[in-house]
Amino acid sequence: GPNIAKVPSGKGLKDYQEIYNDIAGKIEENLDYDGGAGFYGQLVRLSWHASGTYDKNTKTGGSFYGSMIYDPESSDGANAGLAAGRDFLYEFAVKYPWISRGDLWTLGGVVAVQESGGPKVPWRPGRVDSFDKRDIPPPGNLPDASEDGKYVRNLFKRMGFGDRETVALIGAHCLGKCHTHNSGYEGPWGPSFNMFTNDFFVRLLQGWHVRKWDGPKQYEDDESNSFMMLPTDIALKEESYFLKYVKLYAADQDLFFKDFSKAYAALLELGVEYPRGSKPFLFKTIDEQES
Ligand code: DDH
Repeated sequence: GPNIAKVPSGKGLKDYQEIYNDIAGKIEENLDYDGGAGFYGQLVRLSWHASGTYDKNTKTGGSFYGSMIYDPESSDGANAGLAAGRDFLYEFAVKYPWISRGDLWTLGGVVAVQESGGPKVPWRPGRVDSFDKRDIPPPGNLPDASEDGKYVRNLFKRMGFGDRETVALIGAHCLGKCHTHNSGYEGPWGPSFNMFTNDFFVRLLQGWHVRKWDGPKQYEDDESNSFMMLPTDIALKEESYFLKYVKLYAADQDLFFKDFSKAYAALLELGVEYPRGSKPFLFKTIDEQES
């Protein structure tokens, strides 16, 4: 049936801002995690993988049911390493037992984007946990990094996104890094991997060559040989239908923030139906609450 959002009774902005603040506080206490990346990248990736299973043709997948704890979604190779993010958030599922997994995981991503200096992301609650096997999406819906631009275009089309939104969303690779023990790929995209910026696009337009190593095909930067790009990242400059947006976002961080916020908010809501006129929350950052 349709996945109609159901907000736990009596809960409103104040209650979710409280969880936001708790998550932000725990991120702040773990800034050294993962070689200084902190939990920003991990939490954004968790929110994206919980949501990006959506298929607009079958109306299946997405964050609504919080199904990533179950096989075969939990064991999908694309989700390797994301138990760290789910474990990080678990104490808040215990402290606030009324929040659903889908709400907690998507809220964690919003906290990470905003607290790392990114745009405000409008967010709505109401995802509902399911324990039904039929609500678990099949593996294979999340992207394979060894592929080309046409593949990336079609994969995001399946979620309902166009080229502009696709490029904006992949700009999240400003945060965090790749880990050989998760994906086979290794390293961060740039030096400011705990700050949400348009740096991914600026760097992508610079020079890159194939890295010589035993691992899967990935690229390293000509200047320092210290940073990486995936084949699907490089594909964004190989296809003219993506490259024009890469250039726009490299030149204009405000525009990237505006487009990312819109596309990411939509990503987190794939497969969730809201009552007419339901209004998203905009959370205050910790800085805004302290000043
Ligand atoms: Fe990604 N991503 N991603 N990604 N992603 C990885 C890490 C992170 C692809 C592959 C990988 C998005 C799109 C794509 C983040 C956010 C987003 C890793 C490394 C691989 C591989 C995982 C590991 O080894 O730990 C591919 C392919 C695509 C594609 O679309 C073609 C999108 C749309 C987002 C988003 O958030 C909207 C983030 C953040 C990370 C860093 C994770 C970390 O632990 O740090």
